[in-house]
Amino acid sequence: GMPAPYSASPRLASFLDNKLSDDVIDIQRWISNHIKYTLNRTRDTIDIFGIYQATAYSVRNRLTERWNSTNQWFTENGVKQVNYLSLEWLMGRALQNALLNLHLNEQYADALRELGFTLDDLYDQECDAALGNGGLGRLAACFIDSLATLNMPAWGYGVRYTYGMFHQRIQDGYQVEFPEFWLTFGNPWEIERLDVQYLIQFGGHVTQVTDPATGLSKAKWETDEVVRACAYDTLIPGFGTYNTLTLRLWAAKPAKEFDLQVFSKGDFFTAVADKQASENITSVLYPNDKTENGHILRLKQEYLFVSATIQDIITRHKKAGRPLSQLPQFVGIQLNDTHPALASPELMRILIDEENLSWEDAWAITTRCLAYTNHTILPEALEKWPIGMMERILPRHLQIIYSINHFFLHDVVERTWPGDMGKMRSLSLIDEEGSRAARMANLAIVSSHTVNGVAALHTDILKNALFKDFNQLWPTKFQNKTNGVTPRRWLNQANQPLSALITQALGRGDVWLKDLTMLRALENHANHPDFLRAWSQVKLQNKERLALWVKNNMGIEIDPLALFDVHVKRIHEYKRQLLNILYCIHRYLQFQAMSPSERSQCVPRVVFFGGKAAVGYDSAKRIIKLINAVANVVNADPVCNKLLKIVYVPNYCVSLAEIIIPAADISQQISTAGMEASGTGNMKFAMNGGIIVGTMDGANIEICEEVGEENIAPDYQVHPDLKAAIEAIQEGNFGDASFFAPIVEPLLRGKGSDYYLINEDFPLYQECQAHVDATFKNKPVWTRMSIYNTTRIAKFSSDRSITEYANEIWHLEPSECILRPRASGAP
Ligand code: GPQ
Repeated sequence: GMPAPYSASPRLASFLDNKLSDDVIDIQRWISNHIKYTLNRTRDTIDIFGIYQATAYSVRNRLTERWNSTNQWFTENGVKQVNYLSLEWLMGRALQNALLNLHLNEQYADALRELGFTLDDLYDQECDAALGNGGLGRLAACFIDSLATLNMPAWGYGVRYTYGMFHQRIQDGYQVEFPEFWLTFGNPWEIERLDVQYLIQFGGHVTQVTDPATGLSKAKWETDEVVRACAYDTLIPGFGTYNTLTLRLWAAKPAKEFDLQVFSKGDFFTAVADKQASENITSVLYPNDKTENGHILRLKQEYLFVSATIQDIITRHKKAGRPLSQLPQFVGIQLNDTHPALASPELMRILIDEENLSWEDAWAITTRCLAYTNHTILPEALEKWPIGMMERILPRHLQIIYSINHFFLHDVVERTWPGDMGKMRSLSLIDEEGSRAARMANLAIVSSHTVNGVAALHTDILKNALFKDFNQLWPTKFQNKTNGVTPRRWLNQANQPLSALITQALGRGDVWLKDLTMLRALENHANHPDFLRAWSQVKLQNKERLALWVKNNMGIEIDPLALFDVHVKRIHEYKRQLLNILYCIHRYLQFQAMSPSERSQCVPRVVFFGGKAAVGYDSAKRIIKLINAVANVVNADPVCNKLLKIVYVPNYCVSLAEIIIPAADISQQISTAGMEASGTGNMKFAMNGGIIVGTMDGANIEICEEVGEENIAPDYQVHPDLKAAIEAIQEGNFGDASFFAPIVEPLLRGKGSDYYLINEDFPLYQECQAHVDATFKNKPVWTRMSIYNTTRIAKFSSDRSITEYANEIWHLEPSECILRPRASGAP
C-alpha cells in the first residue's frame, strides 16, 4: 500500500519552499556538493564523467523544483490531462536540452569554465537514452518537448528497458549488434519512485462467480503469475516556461505478493531465481522497426506497460476526488500505434471487474478516453496476437475482446450492412483466416473516439484503402495530424551557429523558437550577399564539424567543400538505400570512363549512409554490406575518390543525428511512393537548410507545398545505367557477387519482382541528381534554396502538431504554471 499522507510542519515547509538561485557561485556550490555527497568523490578521485554526473544532478534539482510547482498547479486548477502512451521514447541526451530550455547554458558554461571544464566536453560524457527504434520513438520525444513548451497538462508513459537500442558496429562491412547497457554508470536524470508501483498479473483462467453485493454473476480472473511494475520518472523541461512534465517509465520487479507459498513448498534458491526472472519483461527493447514480433515476452511487455499505466491514471484521477464517470472529462489517452492497444480491454476490465461498472458505462468511458495514431500501412507491421497466446497470458482480456467484437459486429456492422459477410470479415477484431489472431489495429479503431494518420497522403490511404470500411462506417472518426519535430533540439541545440544567425537577423531574441512562422521574415535577407555568405559559412562550419568527427572516429578524410549527400534512417527496402548505392555505382562507373578534363567539371560529393537493420532482416543486412563494399572500392580509387567518397557512419543515433543533419547539403527521402507514412528526418534536414531529394511520399509532399517545389530537388522515376551498375556488382567489383545476388537480381527480373520500384524510378533519380550537381555550382541560387527550406518549415514544428492534437482530438487547454517557490533563504 501507499505510505500515509503527511503534512509538512511550517518549519519543514519553509525549507522545502526554498528556491535555487541562478548565480554562478551557487551553481558551482551545488555541483561540488553533488561530487562530494552524492557521488562520494574527492579532489583526487573525481573525473570528467563524475563532473558530468554532478552537473546533471544539479540541473535535475532545478527541474524538480519546477516539476513540483507544475504538478501542484495542475492539481489545484483541476485541468484535463492527456497521457501519451508509447512503447518507445527515443530521447537522446538530456543535459544540453535542459540547459537550453531553461536558459541556463551561459551560467553553467561560466560556472564550469571556472571549475576547469567546457560544457561541450561534458555533453559528450552522456550516453543517449535510446529507448526506441526510429521515427515513432523520436516522434514521442519531440511531442513531449512540445507538450511541455506549450504548457499542455500532459504525461508521457513508457518502458524503462534495461537494454535500449543495440549498439551497431560495422565489422568487415557487416552490421554487428552489441548490447548497450546504458544504465551501467547510473542515470542521473531518472527518479526512482519506490512509492509508485502496481501489481501486474498474468495467466490462469477466468471463472464466473456470484457477486455477494449484487447477487449477479461476474467474471473472476484467477491468475497464476504476478510481477510488480515500478515507476521511474524523467522530468521534461519546457522551453521558456516554468512548466515541467513527467515521462514515467515502468520497470518490472519481482512481486512478493500472493505466492509466498511457492517458497515454503520447494527449493528456496530456485524460487528466488524464478522470481528474479520477472525482471526480464522490461529488460530489452525489441529492436524491430515495423516487423512482426509475436513473442510471448513482447505481449507481456505491452501488457505490463498498459496495466501499470492505466492503474496509475485511475489512481491519480481518484486521488483528485473524482468519480470514474468523469474520467473522459479529465483524462485523454493517446495510443502511439497499436503497441499499447491493450489499454482498451485493460480499462474495461478494471472498470467492470474491479469498479463494478456496467458494460455500457465502462465502454462509454473507454471510447471517450482513447484515441489512436496509426504510423504505417505496411502489412508486416500491423500487430496481430495469436489467440492461443492471448488465451494463455491474458484470458480475461481475450474474453473482453470477444465481447467488444460481438457487440461491434452485431450492433454496428450487422445493422449498417445486414448479411454482408465481406464487411464482417474485414472489420472483425479477430482474423479468422489461417490461425486465428486478434487484430490490434481493429481493436484500437473500435475502442477510440478518433484515429489519425501522420501525414496528409498517409491519412488518405488509411481512409480510402487500409481502413476503408471503417471510414465508411464512421467517417468523422478519421483525422490527419501531420508529424512535426521540435526546433529546440533540431535547430537550437543541433545547430547553434544557425540559431545564432537567425536570432541576430530577426533581432527579437529567441522567441522564434516558439513560433517558427517568424522565420519567414528572414526572406527579406535572401538577396543580401552578406546574409547569403553568413548562411553558407554556417553550413561550412557544420560540415567541418562532421568532417572532423569522421576523421577522428573513422579515419576517413573528406573535403568540407564537397557536396554532402546524406541518407540516414533505419535500413529498410522501402526506404531504398539500394537505389542510392546503385546510383553511386553508376556515378563511379561514369567517373572512371571520363577524361581528366571532363572530371574537372564535376561536383565532388561525399555520400553518407547511416542506420541500423533489424536483427533478423537479411536483405537490409546485405544492403549494409553492399554499401560498405562499394565504399571500400570507391574510396581507395585514386582517380575517382576526389569526386566521390562514401561514408557509412556506424551506430546512427540521436546524438549523431545532431552532428550529421546540420551538415547536409542534400538529404535522401526516396521511399517507394505510398510506403513512408510521414518521415520526420525530412523535416529536420529542411529545418537546417538541407535540400530534399525525394519522392512524392509521406510528408515530403507537404514540405514541398510549404517550401516551394523550386526549393527541393524534383521527383524522379529508369534504365541501361542501372543495368551497368548491377553488372558491376555481378562481376565482383565490390567483392563476393553471390552475397549481393539476392538483393540485386530481382531488379533485373522485371516489374513483378521489383517490389520497391527501384528500376522504375532510376532514370528520374539520375536526372534529379544531375540537377543537384548543376545547381550546387551556382552558390547564390543554392544558398537561397537552403534558406527557403528553413524559413518555410514552420508547419513541421511539433508545436503545430501538438496544437492540432490538443484542439481537435484531446480538447485540451494550455495551463501555464505561475506558482514559484519563495526566493527566501532558510527560515
Ligand atoms: N514508424 Cl509502425 C516507426 O518508426 N516505427 C514503427 O513501428 C512504425 C512507424 C514511423 C514511420 O515509418 C514514419 O514514416 C513516421 O514518420 C514515424 O513512424 C512517425 O510517425
